[in-house]
Amino acid sequence: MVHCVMTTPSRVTLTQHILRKQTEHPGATGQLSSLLTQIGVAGKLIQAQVRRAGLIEIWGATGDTNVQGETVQKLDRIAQDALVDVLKYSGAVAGMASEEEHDSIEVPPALAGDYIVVFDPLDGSSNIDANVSIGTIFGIFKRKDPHEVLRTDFLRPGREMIAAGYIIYSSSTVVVYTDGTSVDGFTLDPAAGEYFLSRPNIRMPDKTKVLSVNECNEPYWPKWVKPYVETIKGRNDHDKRRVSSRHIGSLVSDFHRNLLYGGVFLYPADSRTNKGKLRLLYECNPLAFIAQAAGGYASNGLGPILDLQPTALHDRATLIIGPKADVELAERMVKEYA
Ligand code: AHM
Ligand code: MG
Repeated sequence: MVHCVMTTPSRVTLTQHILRKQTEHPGATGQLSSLLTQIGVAGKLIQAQVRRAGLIEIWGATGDTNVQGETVQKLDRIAQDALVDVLKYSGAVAGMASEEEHDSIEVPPALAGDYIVVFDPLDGSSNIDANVSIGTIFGIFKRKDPHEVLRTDFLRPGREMIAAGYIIYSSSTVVVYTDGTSVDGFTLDPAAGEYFLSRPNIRMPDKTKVLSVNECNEPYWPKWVKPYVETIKGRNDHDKRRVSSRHIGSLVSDFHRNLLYGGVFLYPADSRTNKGKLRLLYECNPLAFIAQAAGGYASNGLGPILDLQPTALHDRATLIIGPKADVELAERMVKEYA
């Protein structure tokens, strides 16, 4: 007689977790599992370089500017190349778009799989030289046509994503990802070279304890922002501090802290450009997808980020992301001060 032993290992690796989730989808081909595992591999390659910044010649700028007109740091380029190389040969990806590249990248048909990946290879990179936490943000869509990669594979509302996540290079390297049902966090054990499940089923607390905004932009804020910020700050009283200001200037790290502790991050449109700063495809959408799966919400002030129809790869948007009630409060104040 054969005994089938179903035990839970004491430490669950990222790959085991992904494969276990795959069994919830009977028709799954395994491509998405392989893709997520390979993103984890790219994260290991990137973190290995990030940890050596300052020791070898990878600090500072390359001397180039990217499609956004921003200075390209050497680590931006290293992260971009690592992701493209790993994903191209994953057997799961048909096309990619990156914050660092003007155009989308098509995978040769012989290597192509079913998925489209959008990413910011190294968010917060202006902080690299000061050893501040930085990270990789990604979103995954299913391709629309099995034969060709279409413009609409990229220019589609974030709600169509099937998975999203980020990797933070900080005191430890952490992967957080969601398939839209649960949000799970994994920590890289450097000795084992493996990610282990460290935060299963992350839920964003529904009370705002942290407010993250670059207050030096106040002169350029739309009218609703100042009273909104004052309303949140006004919850502190004489003997009780209920809200703290915390702003790293590295979106992925600000978001990670707020996801765990409960906090609103906002980057409104600026009157100098009439636009937000953060990129819809690579930053706003993936984090909005994670926030939603964790019980939070992301808006551009008028409605859900995930409903926005992009018109170009590098579109920017106002981002308000955090506990649902306070993001909805921002939406009401946008209307009130319009
Ligand atoms: P990056 O993707 O080029 O690093 O730019 C995005 C970053 C975010 O991580 C961060 O929230 C924001 O820019 C900070 O901008 P500012 O310095 O204008 O406050
Ligand atoms: Mg970024």
